[in-house]
Amino acid sequence: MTHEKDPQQKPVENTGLSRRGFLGASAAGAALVGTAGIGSAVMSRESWAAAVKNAQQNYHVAPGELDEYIGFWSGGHQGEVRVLGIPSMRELMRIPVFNIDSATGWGITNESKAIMGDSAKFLNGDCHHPHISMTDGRYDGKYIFINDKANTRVARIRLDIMKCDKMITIPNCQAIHGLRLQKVPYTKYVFANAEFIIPHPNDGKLFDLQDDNCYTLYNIIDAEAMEVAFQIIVDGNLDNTDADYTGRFAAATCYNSEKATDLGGMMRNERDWVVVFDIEAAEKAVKAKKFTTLGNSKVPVLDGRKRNGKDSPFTRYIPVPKNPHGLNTSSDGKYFIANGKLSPTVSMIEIAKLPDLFANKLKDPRDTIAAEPELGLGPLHTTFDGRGNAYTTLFIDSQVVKWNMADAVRAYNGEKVNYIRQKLDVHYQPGHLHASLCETRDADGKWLIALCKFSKDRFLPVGPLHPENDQLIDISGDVMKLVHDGPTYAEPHDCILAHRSQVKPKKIWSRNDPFFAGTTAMAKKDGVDVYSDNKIIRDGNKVRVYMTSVAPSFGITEFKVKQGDEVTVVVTNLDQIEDVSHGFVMVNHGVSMEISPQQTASVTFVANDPGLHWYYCSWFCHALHMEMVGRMLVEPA
Ligand code: K7E
Ligand code: CUA
Ligand code: CA
Repeated sequence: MTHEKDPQQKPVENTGLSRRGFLGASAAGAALVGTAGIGSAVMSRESWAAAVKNAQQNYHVAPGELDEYIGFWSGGHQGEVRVLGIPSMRELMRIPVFNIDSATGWGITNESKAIMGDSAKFLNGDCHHPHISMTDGRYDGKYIFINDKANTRVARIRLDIMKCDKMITIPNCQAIHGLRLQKVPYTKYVFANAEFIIPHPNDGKLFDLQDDNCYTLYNIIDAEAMEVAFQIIVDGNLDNTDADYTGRFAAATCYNSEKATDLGGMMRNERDWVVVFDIEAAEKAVKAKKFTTLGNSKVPVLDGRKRNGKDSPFTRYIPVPKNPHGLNTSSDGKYFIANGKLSPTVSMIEIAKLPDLFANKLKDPRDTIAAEPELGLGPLHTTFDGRGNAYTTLFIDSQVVKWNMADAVRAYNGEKVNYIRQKLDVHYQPGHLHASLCETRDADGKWLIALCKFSKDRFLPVGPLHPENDQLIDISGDVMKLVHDGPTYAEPHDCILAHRSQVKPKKIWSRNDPFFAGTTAMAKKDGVDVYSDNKIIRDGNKVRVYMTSVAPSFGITEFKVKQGDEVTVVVTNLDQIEDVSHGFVMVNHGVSMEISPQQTASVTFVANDPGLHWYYCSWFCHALHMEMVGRMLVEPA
């Protein structure tokens, strides 16, 4: 499926447009879009060139200048979230979430382990979909939520400190994939798709997926409490999801309506479906206690499957072709768009028709389809510019296609109109794409990121494992213009862009921040004020070492313990100067952590080896940073 290197695919010099882009309705393009009534609305070479020139924005961010947008990138199966400035594409920060991080001590410190909970035993994660919390359909800058497909988790990041503060494992499920947030009236719920169909109970007695007791669940998570509020059993499986701008509906794609176990089986049906959820109706049923539970879990479970051809009160199934993948709500609030993947089409579901669908006033669920434009091969995801245009990735064609939604609807209704605006080659095999503010009412059509799965020849070779290629495209004008190639480490499935004014992180920590409140509470019980005291508390074979740190020294530079003691080191950084972070590393003990200004951090280990053990500050904090050291003296048992 990957591109052979083909000179025809190279952008035409000075325009960023490919040969295919110039030709628009070339033979290949026409074959794909011909049946949808594409005319010959191809711009002349001169007008393309002029349009490209007009579309150019100054994307260079000079040294010392700040980006206009802040982007959050999923780290994929690397497990973290990365923060980038847009348009510079400079990586600004990394936020460890489902991974273990040597610099900050994520997965090593007591604070991070408490947040990871039972799942701290896992050393890996596979995150795909970062989404920023919203109020009234606009980013409110409070949280980012992100899924972990590998270990069936959902995590939350506090944007004021850019740290993960909650992580939960979703019960009764395998593999959380699609994740989106309620947009309106605010992000009360996180919607999370469990992708894989499993037996219930999954106790080794049932393995036939066709059995009625094999299914998967749509998860509705209380965003503030970070608890699963309820789950809805569905037919088929679940891939991607999104919510609407009324607050009532959410929708998800299903590619395995066949409940198959193999590739051939999963491609058997010409149509799978989009399942639409009536969240209000489901909430009502839960409130009225009309639910069941599964196994040991107390989470309310509703059955959203069709029974004997009859719909449940909470769900409707809209057939769409074929193994659909991305599900995107248009920023004008009008459509759920399902991306056809094995079909060259996307299906536009008219959200205004959904109340009638649930009221059984439509003859056929397909009556909600406003249009099904043909775009090209392998449509995966769609984004929006707020000017009525949509942009869809074509995985197999290695292109981003810009198309007009109103024209697509007119063409679907029989008018002769070309809804395709432009096809731009990207490099190569794009999955997600994301335009600035596109998941909100504020979609501003300035920048678009195409997250390409293959980079092939675009960068210096670095061995058999290649970076991904996240390409920055200027969409502010009439014509898309590729302006930057951004290599990224495995594997950003998705990213999200907010305006810099929408995210306001703190510059130093607040004292007693909830992130480490458990640790300061422990100190209090020990009679220690972490903001002034340097004290060693012995409690049987447990030793708690409380020390302050001010550049360039630790408050305690020598402490004595006995071999076999369980040692907890608590460090509080008393520096109040922005950017003066310290670290604490106990040599040869697998201990490392970050302590930023006014932060308290702690780590627990066993002092197994008698002798002298140096500890040091790992963050270059001062001219005398190398001298910021101490010794743990371990007496033999
Ligand atoms: Cu990679 Cu959103 Cu997990 Cu599509 S998903 S590409
Ligand atoms: Cu403190 Cu280096
Ligand atoms: Ca299928």
